[in-house]
Amino acid sequence: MTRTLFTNARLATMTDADGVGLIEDGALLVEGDRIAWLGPVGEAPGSERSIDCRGRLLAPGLIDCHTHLIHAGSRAKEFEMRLKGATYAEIAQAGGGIVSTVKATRAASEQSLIASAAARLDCLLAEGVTTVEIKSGYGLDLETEMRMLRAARALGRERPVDVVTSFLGAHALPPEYRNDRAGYLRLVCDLALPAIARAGLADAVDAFCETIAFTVEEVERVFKRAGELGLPVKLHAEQLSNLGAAKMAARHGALSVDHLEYLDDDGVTALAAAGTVAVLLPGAYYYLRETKVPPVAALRAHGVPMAVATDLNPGSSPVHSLLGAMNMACVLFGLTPEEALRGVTANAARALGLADRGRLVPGLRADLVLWDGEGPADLVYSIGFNRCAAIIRKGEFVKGSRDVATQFGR
Ligand code: DI6
Ligand code: FE
Repeated sequence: MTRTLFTNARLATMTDADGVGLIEDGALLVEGDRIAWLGPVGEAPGSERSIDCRGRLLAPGLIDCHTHLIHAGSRAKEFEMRLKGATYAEIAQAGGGIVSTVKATRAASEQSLIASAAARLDCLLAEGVTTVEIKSGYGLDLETEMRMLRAARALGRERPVDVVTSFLGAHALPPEYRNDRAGYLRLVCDLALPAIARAGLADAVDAFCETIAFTVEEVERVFKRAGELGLPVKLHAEQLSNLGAAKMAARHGALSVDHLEYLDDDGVTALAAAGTVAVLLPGAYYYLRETKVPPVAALRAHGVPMAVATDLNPGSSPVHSLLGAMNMACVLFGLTPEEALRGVTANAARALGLADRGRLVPGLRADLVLWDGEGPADLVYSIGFNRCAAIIRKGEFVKGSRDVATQFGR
């Protein structure tokens, strides 16, 4: 097994609950696809290959734990309508919104879904994303939902990234079920969920709980079925209004609840008790010109782990930069740069139920990013400038700047 020692690094281990668990003058040993050792440079074990990090920050690979990467069509027209004053909910009620992307996605072949998503995914990968979550939810029929999930799995084979999938059948009511909510929920629970579980296409089950989507009771039916099938759940909750959805999700042991602008104190304590991750999506907040921010101070005070994600989708968050989302989480929501970095590493891993990554700890996956900077603030403070100096995934060099590539013999 190849052993590679990264020396002269500032290690952001992400093992400390507040900061980033920084080890200055650190070294980290990779053996195969795992981290084997880390500590002060002076105590480093020997190895065949050594990479001089020149004092740069070495952190876990980034994890985007909430995306709708797979979709067809554009919603630029709706963007223009919103610029003129229409709201997201108004557009949805008029038959636009999610349903318009559903039409385009149903008409797209699996190959074209893979190709268009790959281009979007490449934007994330360039910034050091090594694990990405991808949701279905623009098919809303069994065939298209499965096509989306197969396309997501295919991306994980075609690109150097781990793809985690979520079945989002309860995203919107498809037009053909406009007058038959119960019928659509039967389709999701009794037909789609078991078939998708059997095919191994979903790692989790998600839903959109909102006045323009599904009620708490409806989502609870989906969650019960997911539980019977052994699939973990997560939820789009309290994005546009407070329905008490996060509390219900916590009762079902949800991995995460996402958005949360309208989360109340009851919701916060429920998340804390359940250990559910609060995923903040500042891209959607920004694009929808929302004015209510998620209750970050209360989440912090109750020790609810906070993650940050792009929510990359064609409607409410055409954001193709996780670094950009981190910046927005700091500027718009008041996260510290340390919290933002934890939000796309340790806490994002937790939001996906992945215990083998997101921190620099012996035994965990050697998914690493070397940053041109000294600390989290260096990564987060600009928009549109990528300080990613090298990406290592499963212990292997993926890409990076000349000095690191040369040391890897590339
Ligand atoms: N909330 C979101 O942010 C995305 N889905 C959801 O339930 C937006 C989906 C879209 O507008 O296409
Ligand atoms: Fe979303």
